[in-house]
Amino acid sequence: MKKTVVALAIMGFGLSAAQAQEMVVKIGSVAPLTGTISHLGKDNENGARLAVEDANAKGITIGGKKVKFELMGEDDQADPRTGTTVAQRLVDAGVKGVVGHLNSGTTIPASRIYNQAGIPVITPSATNPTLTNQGYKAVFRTIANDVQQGSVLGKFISGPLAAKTVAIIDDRTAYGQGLADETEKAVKAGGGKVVAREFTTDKATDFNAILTKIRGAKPDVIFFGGMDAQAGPMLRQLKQLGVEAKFVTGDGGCSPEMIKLAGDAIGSNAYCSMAGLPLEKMPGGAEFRDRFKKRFNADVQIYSPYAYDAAMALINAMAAAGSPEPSKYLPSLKKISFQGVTGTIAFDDKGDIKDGAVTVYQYKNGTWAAM
Ligand code: ABU
Repeated sequence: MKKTVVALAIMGFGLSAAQAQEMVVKIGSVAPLTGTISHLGKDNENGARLAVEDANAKGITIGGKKVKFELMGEDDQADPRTGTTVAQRLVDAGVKGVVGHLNSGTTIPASRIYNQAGIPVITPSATNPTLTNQGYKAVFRTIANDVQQGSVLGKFISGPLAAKTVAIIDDRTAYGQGLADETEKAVKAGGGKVVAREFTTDKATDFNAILTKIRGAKPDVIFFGGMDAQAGPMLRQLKQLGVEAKFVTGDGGCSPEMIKLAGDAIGSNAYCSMAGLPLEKMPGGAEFRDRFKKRFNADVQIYSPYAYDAAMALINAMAAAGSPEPSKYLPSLKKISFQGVTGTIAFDDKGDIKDGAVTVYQYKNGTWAAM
């Protein structure tokens, strides 16, 4: 009798019994959505959004209740202080997990806030090793780190590029400086000589002063630790100064946007690395590229496949644990293993992706070609 009354009451409000049982689970996504690398931030957010939409389309149930995942996107402007402000906003809003942030310089300080709140955070793009060296239990990344990336870059510069002399520039961010340091170590270990070490910022657009100094040192290779927004204009200015050294940068410059920004100056002596597999070699890469294009009318920039896998790792762990509560699903997340778009998603004890790959690319025929 009671059951009939409840059912009739639900029908009276136009809801089915299943809908009445629906549970909303908020997942945060943080990246710079304004500023010079907003194209990368939007790419990350869209990767996470596609995962949430796929999970909702599947009709996932957790603990017997149908779940509707909601993505709560925040803009940290690639600024460490804004990063902690929006992290606190997400915690206060009751998100159950976070995909982000994009930059190492924002993810590292924000991770303290998520850690205090016990909320898992998975970055799809921040590669500085400090992030997972802090001893936090709920911090993960779906991409290789800069110890791995710097080692590959240094060996590449001293090996296949056979550089005897190298000039190194960084943007003084946690990422840029950290990767430059790791690359410098590996160059020296390979017998190379660092003939100049200069720095700029992640807001700069004019590099003439440092590039003129570097021209005087006549390096075989110039390595830049920083993002595409600086790397592109830097290549243009190197060309204007008549510098013919090979130009190498890391994952932050390994984007289609970098090619656009560098224009004709990119030539055939530009190289970059990616802290993962080429899109076409990822198990789900081709399908992801096509679906992403169809859904957002945009090409994959760099990290959206890793953001998709990060969101799916959170969702899969909640489903496996039968609960979206962070304390309940964290043990499942720690031991998760599934085939993602980018490869097998499983984390080591520190939260780094297991068996992270690094790929080196050369600019060829209008695109970045894996070597
Ligand atoms: N991994 C390069 C871009 C993001 C970061 O680590 O700052």
